[in-house]
Amino acid sequence: MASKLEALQRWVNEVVALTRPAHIHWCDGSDAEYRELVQQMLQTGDLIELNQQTHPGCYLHRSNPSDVARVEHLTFVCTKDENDAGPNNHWMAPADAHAKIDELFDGCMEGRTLYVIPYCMGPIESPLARCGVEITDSPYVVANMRTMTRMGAAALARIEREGSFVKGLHSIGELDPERRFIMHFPEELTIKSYGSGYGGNALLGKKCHALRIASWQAKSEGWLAEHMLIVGIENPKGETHYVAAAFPSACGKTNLAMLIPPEGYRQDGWKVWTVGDDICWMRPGADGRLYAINPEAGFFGVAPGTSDSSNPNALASIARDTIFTNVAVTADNQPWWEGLPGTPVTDWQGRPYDPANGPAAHPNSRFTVSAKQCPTWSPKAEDAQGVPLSAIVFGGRRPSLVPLVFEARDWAHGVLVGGAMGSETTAAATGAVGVLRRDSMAMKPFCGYHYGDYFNHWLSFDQPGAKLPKIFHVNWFRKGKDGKFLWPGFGDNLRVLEWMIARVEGKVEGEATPIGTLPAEGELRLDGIDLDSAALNELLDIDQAGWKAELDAIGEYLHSFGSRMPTRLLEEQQRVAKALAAAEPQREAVAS
Ligand code: GTP
Ligand code: SPV
Ligand code: MN
Repeated sequence: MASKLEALQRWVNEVVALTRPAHIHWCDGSDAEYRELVQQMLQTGDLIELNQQTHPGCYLHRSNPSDVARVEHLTFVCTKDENDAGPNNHWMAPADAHAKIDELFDGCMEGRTLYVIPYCMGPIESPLARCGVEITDSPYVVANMRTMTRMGAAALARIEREGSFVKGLHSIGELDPERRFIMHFPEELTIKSYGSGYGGNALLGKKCHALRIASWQAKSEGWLAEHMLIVGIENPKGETHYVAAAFPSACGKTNLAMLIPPEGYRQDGWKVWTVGDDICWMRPGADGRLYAINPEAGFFGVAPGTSDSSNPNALASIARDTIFTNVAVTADNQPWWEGLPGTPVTDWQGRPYDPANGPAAHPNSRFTVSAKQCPTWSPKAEDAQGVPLSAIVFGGRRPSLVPLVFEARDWAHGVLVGGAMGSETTAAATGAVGVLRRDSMAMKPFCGYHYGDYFNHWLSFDQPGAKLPKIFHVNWFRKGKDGKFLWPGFGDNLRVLEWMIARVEGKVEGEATPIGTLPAEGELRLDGIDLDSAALNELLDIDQAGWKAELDAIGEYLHSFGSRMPTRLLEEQQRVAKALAAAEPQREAVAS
C-alpha cells in the first residue's frame, strides 16, 4: 500500500481490533459490487423487492420503528473547549465521548462484515471537494452512500493523492435508542455514530461530514458549508441566475430545487436547473462572487407529498433504481405514500394498512436516488469551479407574521435575517412536530461550532471588492384564517424567484419597509393563478406590532449567545427595531 494510504490502513486496523468483524470489504463503488450487496440484502430482508415492471431496480427498506429520523438530543459536538461547540450544540468532552462510544463499539461487529467506504463530497476534480472514509457494518448504508456520494476507487485515489480525509465510524449496533450516539470531533476530523441506521445519523458523508465537520473546516479555511439547495433559473433570453436557499428540514428545498415553471412561464421559455437539494459549499472566487458546489451526488428526499402535481421532476427521477425507506406498498407492490393516487395495502412497518395506525408511509419516509436521474439535473452541477450565486434565500414554516418575500438591505442585514430565521419543527427529527423554534440559517441541528462565531464568519465575507449575492427571506407557509396556506407554492414559487432576479438585475424598485424591501404593486407576476387581492394583501402585509415583538424576541435570542455574538449583528437588530418604532402604524396595502 502506498505511503499516503498508511494512515487509512492504520485506522482501519484499529477499528478492526475494536469492533472485531468477521469480514472486511473495501468498497470500490462498482456496479457488480452494488448488485451483490442488493442480492445479499434481499436475502437478509434488509431490502424488499418492489414491482420491477413499474419500478425497475427499486427496493424498499423498513427501518426499525424506533429509528426513523435524526436524533438531535443524542447528537454531540465534542470540542476541547465547550465554548467552541456553543449553546447551539450538545457538548461532551472528547475523552469522555470517545470512552463512552468506544465501549459500545467494543466487539459490536462480531459475525458481521465491516465495509470501508472511501468517498468524495463534491466533483472528484473540484478544489472545493473534500474526501472522507466511512467504516460501517450496514450494507444499507453502503448502498445509500454509493448513490449520495462519489464513492469508491476514484475517491480512494484522491485520498491517496491528498493524504487527508474525514474519519467516520458507524455501527447500527442493536438499534436501541438507549444505546445511540452521533458524536463529532471536529478537531480530529472524526465522526463516531452508533445505534442508528437512519439517514443523517448513519450516512456520515451527509449531515455529519458535509455540514457539522465541514462548517468547522470552512470557518478556518474561509468558505461556508450550508444546509441549502442550489437552483439555476434560466430566463427566456437564455441567461441563468443561480440561487442558493436555506430552509429547515422538510421545508421545501428538494421541491424548490426541482421546480417546474407555471404554464405561462414555460411558454415564455423559462427553465429551471437543479444543482443540489440539501447541501451547498460556497467560497469567494477570484472575481469576488460566491461560487457554490453541491457536495452530494444524489437525493435523499422526503417521499410524502411528492406527486405529479407538486414535484413531477422528483417523481420522474424515482421511477427506477431507487431505494425507498419507510414508505407504504400497494396491492401490486408499488411504493406508495400520502399524496400519490391509489391505495396502500401495507404500511411502512409492514402491517396491513389501517388508518387507525396513522399515515401509511412514515411522514419522514424517503427516497434515495442518483441526481443524474433528475430530468432537470444541471450540466453545471459537475463543474469543478461551482456556479456563481446571484441570490441567497432564507425561509421557514411561519404560519403568521412573516410575508411571502422580502429583501435584506445589505449583507449584514441579510446575516441578521438568516440568523433570526424561525420555523415549525417537522418529522425529519424525532420530537414534537409543529413547534416554532429559531433555526438560524436552517443550521440549528448542523452547525458544528458556536453560533456566535458562525455569524461572525458569515459577516466576514463582506470585504472590499466582494460581489456578494443579494439576500432574501421567503415564507411559502403563511396561513389564512381558515388554516389553509395562502400561497399556492411549489411551481408558483418561480414568481417570487423572478422578482428576486429582477431585483438583482436592478429592473424593479420594490417598496422599502423597516424589515426590508417587498414587491411593490404590480411587480409580482400573478397571471394564471387563483389568488384574490385579499390573500395577496395578507401575504405582503406587515403587522407593525407583531414585528416589534418579533424584533424583541430576536434581540433576546441573539443575546443568548453571550459575548461571542458579534456586535455588528446586535447593532443590525437595533437598527431594524428603531426603524419599526419610527414607521407609520400601518404600511399601505400593495395589492392591485
Ligand atoms: P430535507 O430533505 O429534510 O432537508 O427537506 P426539504 O427541505 O428538501 O423539503 P421538501 O422539499 O422535501 O419538502 C418537504 C415538505 O414540504 C413536503 O411535504 C412538501 O410537500 C412541502 N412543501 C414543499 N414546498 C412547498 C411549498 O411551496 N408550499 C407548501 N405549502 N408546501 C411545500
Ligand atoms: C434533513 O433532515 O435535513 C435531511 C434528512 O435532509 S437527513 O439525511 O436525515 O438529515
Ligand atoms: Mn436536509
